[in-house]
Amino acid sequence: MKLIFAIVSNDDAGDVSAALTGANYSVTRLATTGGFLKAGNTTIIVGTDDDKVEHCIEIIGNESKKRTEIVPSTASYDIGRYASFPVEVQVGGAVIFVLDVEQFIKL
Ligand code: 2BA
Repeated sequence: MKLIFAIVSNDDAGDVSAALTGANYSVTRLATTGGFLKAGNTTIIVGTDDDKVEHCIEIIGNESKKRTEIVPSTASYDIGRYASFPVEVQVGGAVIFVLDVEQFIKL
């Protein structure tokens, strides 16, 4: 058995979780915070059989693809003078760890 930790953006967490649950995986979601950006992200935990790990990672990848989004940004040109312009930012993606499970116990 393996334990998968997938760190995804909060925006993708719902879709990843729903897709995994729909494919009969048991899922736990943790509200986490990235150490570098200090921004919220979501860690999804899945315990599954060894032969299902690749399928599980495929689902996570499909629902958290890296993409670019246009978001509004502002720049200050002078005291009290601001201009708004769109900037392209990359969002999504997943950081995944796969660990061996020594024991799985349900009481
Ligand atoms: P990613 O590498 O895609 O990482 C996204 C989030 O995944 C991280 O959020 C962290 O919560 C988790 N993570 C990634 N690698 C990990 C690991 N080896 N162990 C445990 N957790 C891990 P943040 O820490 O807020 O980082 C956000 C993004 O900032 C990273 O995206 C990376 O592009 C960049 N970054 C992270 N640390 C950096 C550093 N020391 N210097 C420069 N850029 C960094």
